[in-house]
Amino acid sequence: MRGALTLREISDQPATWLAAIERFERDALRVDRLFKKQPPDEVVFTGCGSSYYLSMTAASVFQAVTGLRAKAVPASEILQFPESVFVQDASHLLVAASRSGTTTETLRAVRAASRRGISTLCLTCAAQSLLARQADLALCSPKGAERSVVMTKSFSSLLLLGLLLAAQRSGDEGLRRELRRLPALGRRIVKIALPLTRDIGTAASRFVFLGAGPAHGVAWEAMLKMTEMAQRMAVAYHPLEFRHGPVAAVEPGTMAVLFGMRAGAAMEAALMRDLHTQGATTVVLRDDWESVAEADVNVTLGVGLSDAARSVLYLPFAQALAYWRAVGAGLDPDRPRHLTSVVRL
Ligand code: F1P
Repeated sequence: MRGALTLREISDQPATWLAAIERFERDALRVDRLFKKQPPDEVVFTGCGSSYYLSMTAASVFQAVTGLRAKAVPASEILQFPESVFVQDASHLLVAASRSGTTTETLRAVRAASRRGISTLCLTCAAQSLLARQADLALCSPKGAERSVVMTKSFSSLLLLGLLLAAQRSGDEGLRRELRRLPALGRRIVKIALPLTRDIGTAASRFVFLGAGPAHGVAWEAMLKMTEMAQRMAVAYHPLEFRHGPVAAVEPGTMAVLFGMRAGAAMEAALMRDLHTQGATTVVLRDDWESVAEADVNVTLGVGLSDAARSVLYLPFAQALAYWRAVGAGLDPDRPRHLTSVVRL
């Protein structure tokens, strides 16, 4: 069957989350030691493609919960504009995410950071990779590696490692507890996401993915999944940014998907109402807070998690939506056109 690997990897991902949590708990003291050895003024998260997008969410949550400056940049920016990434005379820690641990730009970024005396930590599914050996500390997702080309369970489990890192450094017990609930909740979410997305957006010619804060990296990943697997036109924006120009392209045939955040939920709901009026088909994913967006498809998770932890549970919807649109178009999600699982320069 076309896409059998990807389908299995989307379905199996909660088990990879549990394995990542268990592994992280064993490595937690080593994390603390690394931060103590060279306390950073700023933590820079990096990666390429999906690994960059998960870095966006991890950095957003890391800064919010630890109070320590954090940002995400693509690994290529470290190679091309290092002075725009690293502040002179400040102390940095580089957190490099890579499923394979062999992507050239990411390896070069870690080497460039090491040459500057910057400590490096990697998030990877490949414990024996060059990246894992080069970094000062490697945090692994032991079951994250896919057989399929596209990143699904590696994305969500590496993101989870990034969030666990944030919880560990902040000592935020509430966030830690929420993250530990994800494998059990994820099993339920996968069962909802797969049938629900099967017939959504079949006629859509372009997709708009919207997410703020922790959901912004998720929106970018949703855009990438739709592009890689289904070869459909897709864009990602911060929700309220969408009114500042991109809205001009909305017309019937546009599907707008919001990964809803509790922060600013009323503003997001108003935007989705406008997009609906302008001709888009709207899908809103949220928890069960009050401001209902009156979307064409409303998905209420009802999990009672913070925006940060809930962002992980939006991923199976984004992945499954792209999966079904690919299968529906006669494409094979396991073998996306022009794509290899690792980019080597
Ligand atoms: C990440 C990546 C993927 C992309 C493609 C090529 O690699 O850019 O995001 O979908 O498959 O590789 P990695 O550094 O995480 O292994």
